[in-house]
Amino acid sequence: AMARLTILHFPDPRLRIKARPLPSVTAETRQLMDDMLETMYAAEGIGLAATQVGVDQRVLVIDVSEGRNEPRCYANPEILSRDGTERSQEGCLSVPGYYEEVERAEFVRFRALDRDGNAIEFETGGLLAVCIQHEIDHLDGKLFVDYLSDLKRRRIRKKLEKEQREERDRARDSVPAI
Ligand code: GNR
Ligand code: NI
Repeated sequence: AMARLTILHFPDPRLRIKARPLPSVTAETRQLMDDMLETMYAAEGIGLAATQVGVDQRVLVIDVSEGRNEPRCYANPEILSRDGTERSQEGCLSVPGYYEEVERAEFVRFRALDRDGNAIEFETGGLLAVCIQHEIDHLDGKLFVDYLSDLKRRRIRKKLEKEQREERDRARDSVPAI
């Protein structure tokens, strides 16, 4: 059975942890991948990195298809080479409500282990290339807001800290007092 995981929000310090490579893809890894897919689809995201759900392993899931029916699961992902540059609007499930232009490589040559533990390698561009770069950044403890100005990043952090404080207080107030 699949389970929905909790997505951490910026500036949670756990988003800054550099994730560790997997020695191999196991049944446990596949369970994590399935739980991450369920979490990603529920949140209507196109990708999710294990770091975002507090798991210190180099695992990511992606679905950039229109029909939301082409899940991709990767372990130990690597970018072998990059070509060109392109700016596009990015959002992040760990930075809810913010969309900003980020410059990335236009094409990447990508290598990883798939869900079955087989080595795969391909070159890609477009949204898949953007998403791969965004997710591997997460596994290295990096967020898209790190590419913005200090002023913009500070504003986003303050707003999200306030929202998280308010959410915590609402949760506390909904518990009957003794
Ligand atoms: O759902 C997501 N959309 C998105 C849009 C543009 C560039 C990157 C992304 S990834 C994001 C999901 C997410 O936060 N993955 O880490
Ligand atoms: Ni993200």
